[in-house]
Amino acid sequence: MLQQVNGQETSSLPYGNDPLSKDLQVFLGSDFQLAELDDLTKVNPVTPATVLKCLQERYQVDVFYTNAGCTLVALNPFKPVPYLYCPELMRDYHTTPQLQKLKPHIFTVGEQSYRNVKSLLEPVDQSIIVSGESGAGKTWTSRCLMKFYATVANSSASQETHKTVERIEKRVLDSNPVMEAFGNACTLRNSNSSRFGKYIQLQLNRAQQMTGASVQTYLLEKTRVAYQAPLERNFHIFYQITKGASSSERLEWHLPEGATFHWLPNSERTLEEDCFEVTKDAMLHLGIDHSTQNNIFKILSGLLHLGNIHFDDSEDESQVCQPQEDAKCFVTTTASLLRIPKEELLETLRVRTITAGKQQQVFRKPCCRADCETRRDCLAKVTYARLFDWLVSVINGSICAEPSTWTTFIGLLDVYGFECFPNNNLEQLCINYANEKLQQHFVAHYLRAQQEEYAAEGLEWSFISYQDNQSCLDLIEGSPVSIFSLINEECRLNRPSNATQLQTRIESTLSSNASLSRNKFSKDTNFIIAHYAGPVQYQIEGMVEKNKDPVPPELTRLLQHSQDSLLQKLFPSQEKEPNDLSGQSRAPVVTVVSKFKSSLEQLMQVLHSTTPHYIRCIKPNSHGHAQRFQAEEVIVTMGTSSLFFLPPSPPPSPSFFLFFLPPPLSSFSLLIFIPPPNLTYPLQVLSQLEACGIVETVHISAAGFPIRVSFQSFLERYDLLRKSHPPQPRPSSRLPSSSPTKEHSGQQATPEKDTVLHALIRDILLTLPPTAATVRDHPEAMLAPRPVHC
Ligand code: AOV
Ligand code: MG
Repeated sequence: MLQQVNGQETSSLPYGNDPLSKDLQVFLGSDFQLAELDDLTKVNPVTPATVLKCLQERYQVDVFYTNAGCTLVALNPFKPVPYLYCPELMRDYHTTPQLQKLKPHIFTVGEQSYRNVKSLLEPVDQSIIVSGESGAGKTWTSRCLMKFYATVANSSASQETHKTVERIEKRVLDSNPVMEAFGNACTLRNSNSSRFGKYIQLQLNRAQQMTGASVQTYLLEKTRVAYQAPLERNFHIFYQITKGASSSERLEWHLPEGATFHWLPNSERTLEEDCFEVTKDAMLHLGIDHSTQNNIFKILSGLLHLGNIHFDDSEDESQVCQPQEDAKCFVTTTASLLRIPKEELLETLRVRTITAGKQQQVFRKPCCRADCETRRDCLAKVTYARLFDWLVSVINGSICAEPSTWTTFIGLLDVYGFECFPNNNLEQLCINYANEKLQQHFVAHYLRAQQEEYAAEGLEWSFISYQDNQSCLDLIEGSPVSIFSLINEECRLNRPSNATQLQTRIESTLSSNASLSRNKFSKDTNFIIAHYAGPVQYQIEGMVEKNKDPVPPELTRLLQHSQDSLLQKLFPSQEKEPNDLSGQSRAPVVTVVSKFKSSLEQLMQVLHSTTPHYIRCIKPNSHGHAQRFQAEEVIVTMGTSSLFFLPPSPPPSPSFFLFFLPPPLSSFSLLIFIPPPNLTYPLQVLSQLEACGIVETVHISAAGFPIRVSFQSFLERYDLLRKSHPPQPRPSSRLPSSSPTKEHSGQQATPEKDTVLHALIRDILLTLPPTAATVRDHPEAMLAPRPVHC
C-alpha cells in the first residue's frame, strides 16, 4: 500500500488534490514506526490523516489505547482481550510511580484520577467522562474502571477493614449486571446498548479506600417496553426470565416453554447478556431477597402478557372495544400476575373517565381501539419505569456510604452514545442532546478555557481554532426559542398535536440557525440537526405526545389497587396524580425534555466541580467485527472541499447518490461514488475523530501546559520552600487571576531555593501523564515569578 501510494502522482489518486491525502502521503513516506507512537502528540505533522493512520497501525497490532494529549483514545477491540484487564496489570498501573512509562491504558486514566485525589490539583473530586458513539465501548470501559478501583482501592486496606471494603466493592460491582439487565437492550448499533445514562460516584475515605458509591441515572428509554424497532429487542431482563426460569417459576409466572410474546421480538437470538443467574445472584448480593425477586419477575411477566392483549374495533363510539378472541386469556393472566381485578383492568384500558362541571360529575367515554392500545402501552411503560427507579434506589441504599465515611469521590460517566437510526424520535433527540452537552463540557473546559487562560496570563500562544457546538445546543435548548421550547409549547397548549404545524413553526422560527435543515424529499414531517457527530433526521410525528408522557389517572389508580406488595410500593395510594393532561389537574405539566434538561444541568454542575478526564471510545467498524478498521471509502470531490459520505453498506461498483445538503451549500447534489483501487481509508473512524475534535486536542496538548494549578495551592503545598512568606488564604476560584498581588509580586527566589524548587518540580512533573512534555522540558516556566490569585 505504501509503495502504491508513493508510486503514484497525487492527481491520479482517488483522493484527487485533497489536502488530506497529501498529508497522508507525506506521512507514509516517513520512517516512523507508527504502531509504537503511544501519544498522538508525537505524530508529525498532526493532521486527520496522520492521526488516523497511526491509530489504524496500532489497531492492526492489537494496540487499542493511545494518548491524545489530555485525552485517551480507546479503540473497541471487538474481541476478548482478558490480558488487558487482569488484576496483575491493574496492580502494575497502581504501583508504578511513573505512570508515563507504562503503555496508554484506561488504567492510566483511572490511576491518575486516583492519585489526583491526593494531589495538589483542585478540585480534588475527579470525573472520568467516557464518550463515543453507540457501541464504541463506554459501558465496557466504565465497568473495567470500576473493577480497577475495586482492586486498587482495597490494596491499602488493613486486615480488619479489608473484609468490609471487599463486601462494599462486591456490591458496587454487582450493581452493573442488575442495571444492565433492566436498562440495556440489543439495538441496531450495539447488542448491549445502554438505554439510560449513568453517573456513578465511587466514594473514597481519607485512606483512599472505597467506602461506597452512589448512582444517578438519566432518562430510561421506557418506550422500548412496548415498542421495539425492527431487528431490535426489548430490555435484556425480559429474555432472561423467559429463557432462564425454572419449571416451577414458569408455572408461577405463566411462562410456558415456547410461549410467544408480542413485546419479545428476536428472542431466538441468544446473547451473552441473557444470563438470568448472574442477574439473580447480583440482586441477592444487593439485598433483594428471593421473595422480592419473585415479585419483580412476576410483574415483568405480567407486562409481557399485557403486551399480548389486542382489541377489536367497536361497533360504534358508544360501545367499548372487545379484546380479540385469542387475547382474552392474556387479560386473565395479566390481572392475576399484577394482582389487580380483571374487570378493572379491562375497564381502565377501554374507558376514559372525565370529571367536569362544578359538581365534579364523572363521565365515561369508551376509547377507540388505538386509544385502548395506547393506554395498554402506557400502563406497561409507567410500571417498568417505576420499577427501574425503585431498583436504582434499592441499589443506592445498598451501596451508598454514610456521608461522614467519605471525603472525596471519583465519578464515572457512562451515558448512551450518539445515535442515528433509520427512524429517530424524541428518545434519540434526548440522547444526542446529552452527547452535545458532554461535547460542550469538553470544548468549554479544555479547548476554550485553557487557551483563554494562556492568553489571560500573557503566555505566548497562537490560538488553535476548534469546532464549537454552541449553535447546535442553542438550536435544541436555547432561549427564547428552540426545538425544546417549541415542543414544550405544543404540550402546554394541550391541543391535538399536529406534526405539520410544528414543522412549520420550527422552520419559520429557527431557520437562521445553521445547524437546522429539513429533508424535503421525505414524506414524513421532519427536521435535521447537524450534530457535532453528524447530521440526524428526526421524525416529528409522535414527538409531542412522547414529550407529554401522559399517564391517565385511571391507570395509576388501577395499580394502586394492586394486591402485590411491590406494586403497592411503586404506586403508593396517597400519591398525587401524575402528569394528567386531561385538564383535570392544575399542576403545571413537567415535560420529558424539561425534566431531562434540568437533570443534565445538575450533572454539568457536578462535572464542573470536579477535575475531568476524558476517554474517547472509538468504534473501528460498524459491524462489531474484530480486527477490522472500517476500510470502505466514499470520497467525493466537489470543488476544493471533500465531502465524506458513508452508505450503510458500500456498493461494490461505481454508484450514484442523490445527496441532500443543508444550506448554505445547495438543496441537493448528485454525488458519485468510486470504490478506491486497493487502497483503504478508514472513513468511519475519521468522522468519529473529527467529531470529538481529536486533532485540535492533540495540537493544544502538544503546545500547551498539561496541568493547571493555582499558584496559591502550589505555594500552600510547598510552603516550606518560602519560609519568609506565610501562606495566603485559599482562593475560591481555581484559575489564577492575571492581576499581580502586593504580597507576591515582589518575591524573589534565592539561588538555593531555585535549585531545590527545580528538583522538586521535576519530581512532580515526572509523575504527570506523558502529555506533560512541554512543562517537563521547561520546568523554569513554573519558576518564573507569577501573580497570586486572591
Ligand atoms: P457503548 O456503551 O459505548 O454503547 P459497549 O461498552 O456496550 O458500548 O460496547 C459494545 C460492545 O463492544 C461490548 O458489548 C463488547 O462486546 C465490545 N467491547 C467494547 N469494549 C471492549 C473491550 N475493551 N474489549 C473487548 N470487547 C469490547 V451505547 O451503550 O449503545 O452508547 O447506548
Ligand atoms: Mg453503554
